[in-house]
Amino acid sequence: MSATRNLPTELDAVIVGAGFSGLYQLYKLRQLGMRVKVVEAGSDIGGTWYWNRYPGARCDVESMHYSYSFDPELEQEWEWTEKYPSQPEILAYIHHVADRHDLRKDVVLDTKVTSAHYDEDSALWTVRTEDGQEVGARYCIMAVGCLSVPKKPEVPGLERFRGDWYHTCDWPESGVDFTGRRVAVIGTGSSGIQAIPIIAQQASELTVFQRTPNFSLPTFNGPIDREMVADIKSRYRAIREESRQSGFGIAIEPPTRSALEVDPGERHRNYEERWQRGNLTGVLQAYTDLLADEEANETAAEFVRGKIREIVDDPDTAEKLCPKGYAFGTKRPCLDTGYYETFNADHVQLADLRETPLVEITEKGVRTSDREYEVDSLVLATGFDAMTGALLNIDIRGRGGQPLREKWQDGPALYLGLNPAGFPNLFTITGPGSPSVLSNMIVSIEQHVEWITDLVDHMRRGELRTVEATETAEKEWTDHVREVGDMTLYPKTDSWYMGANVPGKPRLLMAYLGGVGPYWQKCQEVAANDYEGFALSA
Ligand code: NA7
Repeated sequence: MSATRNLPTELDAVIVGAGFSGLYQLYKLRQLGMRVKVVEAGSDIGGTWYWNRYPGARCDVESMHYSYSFDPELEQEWEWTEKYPSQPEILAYIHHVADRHDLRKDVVLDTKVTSAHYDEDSALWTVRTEDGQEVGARYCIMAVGCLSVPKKPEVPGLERFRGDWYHTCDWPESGVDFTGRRVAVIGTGSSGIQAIPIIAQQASELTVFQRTPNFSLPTFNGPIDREMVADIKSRYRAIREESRQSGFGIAIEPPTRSALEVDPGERHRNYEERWQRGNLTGVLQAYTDLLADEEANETAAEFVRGKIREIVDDPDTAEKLCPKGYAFGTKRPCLDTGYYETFNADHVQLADLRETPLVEITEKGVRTSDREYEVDSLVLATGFDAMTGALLNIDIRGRGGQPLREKWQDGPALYLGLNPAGFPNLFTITGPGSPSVLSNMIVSIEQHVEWITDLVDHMRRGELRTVEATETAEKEWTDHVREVGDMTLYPKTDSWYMGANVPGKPRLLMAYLGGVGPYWQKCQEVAANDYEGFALSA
């Protein structure tokens, strides 16, 4: 059965968002025999992987680790083709899972949730949509994604640009052919860094507008190694469990030494060996203190800068591409395929916005403080209002009609990143205050979905009506998230992890750095102790 656009008026649970998290939550709640629907703004399922269709879009967690673990047959049957999965392949996987478990019949597409209000008398949530539908439900689960509200550059003029423009996260389904066109790309985060080498293959001229250079490492992507696949498949259960107990949601051998206790030659050899692995964790996890000590971090940062200087022919361009002034890893590092090499092509130029800031978008192109760049097409790879943006875009009101926006005016506060006090029966999957974006998302998604499902099951068996975090538990957890973050270098860097990419947004580390394994243990202890820190009532 295919998806419809009609919602019933009453449900047991409403899930907002049909990405990896919403679809799995649907699957799990349906197993409890609940009446559940997923409401999705997009015209199809897939979430992040539906929207982010820009050229070169690819996950930078390796294919064998970026998949659901809940269906052991599926993980044996599904064949990834590359070391890192491309956006079309991930989307095909999501479609396959949805078909296999008949999920689409409970997904309502093309329907944007605008509000969710809690009624204290009935203990029900009323969820409203842009097209005027209204549904009441006991549980409201926000599976809205951490990077789903696009951010445009804070300069005027986009509306008068006469060429065509695209945001990487809202790319035309039919694709874009840049052949023979003069193209500008603004933004050099993961999206820009993945798209730029591909756009450069088509464009007649490409100008990359860079505000902050990023650390990027090569993927060494290619056809997947079949021996490795066979090996992983033979041990998948154990590997999944190890991932759940790990720091970032992918099992690695943990480092044991400080970067500063080894001699420079040995350190360089170690970084080189790890660089060749072509992944995010290799170099960053080489030593215990790379994310906690500036001097230690600088050794890895300088190693990466050395690579950039080796790859990029023009020394001036290479220097502009070298990140300086913030610690490697504290702004989301990128993985690329031929990014730095792209700047060796004659038709590609780098505009350094630190030297000559962006002033405006004009009819003809982009104006910086020193000149106007005339272009035919403009690509905005300018990122997202991360983690809180999608939640606060919905008018969510809890007890006493309190808006979530008001509660979070100084920054997000939730217990375990799962539930804000004063908002009974409302859950956020991979919400702020959980490992979330600082982990392999699928591992964190599965943990949250399973934990929420167990809690809902517990409520139903005990004939309980409401569950909500206590103010005390929420405060203690939020303080703990900050304290753990403060032991690292992350808070020193302006990044989207800190909300620093959106003017006026409260500046604080939104993800929990205590590690996926320890976090999961804490969630399980809370559940085992009768949901300690939550108030449950009949
Ligand atoms: P990111 O990583 O937030 O990157 C956005 C880029 O756009 C970044 O280089 C920004 O520079 C730049 N930007 C944003 N606003 C402006 C303005 N006004 N002027 C110039 N440049 C600007 O988003 P992505 O989509 O690339 O990646 C998001 C995540 O997806 C990624 O981290 C992975 O987790 C997957 P800035 O650094 O703010 O100076």
